[in-house]
Amino acid sequence: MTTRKIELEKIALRTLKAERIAVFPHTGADGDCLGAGSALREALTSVGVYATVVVDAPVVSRYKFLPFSDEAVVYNEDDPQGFMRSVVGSDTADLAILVDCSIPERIGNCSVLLDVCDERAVIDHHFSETCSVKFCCIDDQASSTGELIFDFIESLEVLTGKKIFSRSIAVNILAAIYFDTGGLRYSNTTSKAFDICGRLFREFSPDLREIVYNIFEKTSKSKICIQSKAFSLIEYYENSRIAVCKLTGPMISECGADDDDMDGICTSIKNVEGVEVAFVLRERNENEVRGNIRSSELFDASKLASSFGGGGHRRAAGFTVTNMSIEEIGRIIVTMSIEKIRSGQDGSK
Ligand SMILES: [Mn+2]
Repeated sequence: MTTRKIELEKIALRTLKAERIAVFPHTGADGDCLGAGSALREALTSVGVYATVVVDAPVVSRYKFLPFSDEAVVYNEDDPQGFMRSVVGSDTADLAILVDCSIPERIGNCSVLLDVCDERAVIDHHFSETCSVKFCCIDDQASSTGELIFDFIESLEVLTGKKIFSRSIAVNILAAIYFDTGGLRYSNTTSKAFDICGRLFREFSPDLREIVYNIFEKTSKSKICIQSKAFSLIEYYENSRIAVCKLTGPMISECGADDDDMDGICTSIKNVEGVEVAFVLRERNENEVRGNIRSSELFDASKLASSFGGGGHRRAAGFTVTNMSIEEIGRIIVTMSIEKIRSGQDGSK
């Protein structure tokens, strides 16, 4: 058995001993963590373990088509025990499972709820040096957390001798894998991801059009508005190998754009021929700027993001900076990127 299988089986055994489980997707919940979290919750429920998905903000409309995503509960109060009582029927949960993230900071306001969970587990595919949690499956070779949840459910089926996979679990896992691999197109796509999608597709014939439309194609006036502003404002440097786009608070509010509307802008800019690294900076409020980075093999996006206290994957990463103007951050990233290109140290080493 691979380490991944062993870790997942340990977590599966632990969940079978639990009565109440809280599942935590990361803040700014996306298609992978919501699909994975909802599939996990359904699987646990079907073997008689009470589980609930807890998020720090309402699920955005794009993901409402995911089965049971409407049952995710939002934690937005100051009473962890009272909240637990209302969602799991007890002041504490036996187990907290973090999905698609591994550290408390990534679950936003919900991190205070970890204090009212007896134990913690992690199922994630973001690289991490260490994992101090007892039940931990971090596999950065996995395409998505959805892929890991598929293996987890397989373990659960073996351990319980029950058939657990269902059409709704299939939709959630397919959506999770599709989201993180861009529909089995990105370089993080694994043969395992193809296998899983093939198997789920064969067994449950989920509506692929619905998944693709909701995740990739559906757009809105606010999205088109902010995209057109973004594309008209791209600044190019170093023979157009670097591209930067700065979206100020007034531009964003003029379009009425939310985070989801701005998703994908950075990828589109990175796709401009010749661009090796793309940055989208956007003002969140008076003193907070969010940065997205997409890069070619030449740049290590996660390394660039970490110099601003952020992180992510090699070719896609992000960061949040406070108390610095968007202009200032823009100047710093451009200087850093130019230096890396000119010194030949492209950030990949
Ligand atoms: Mn993911």
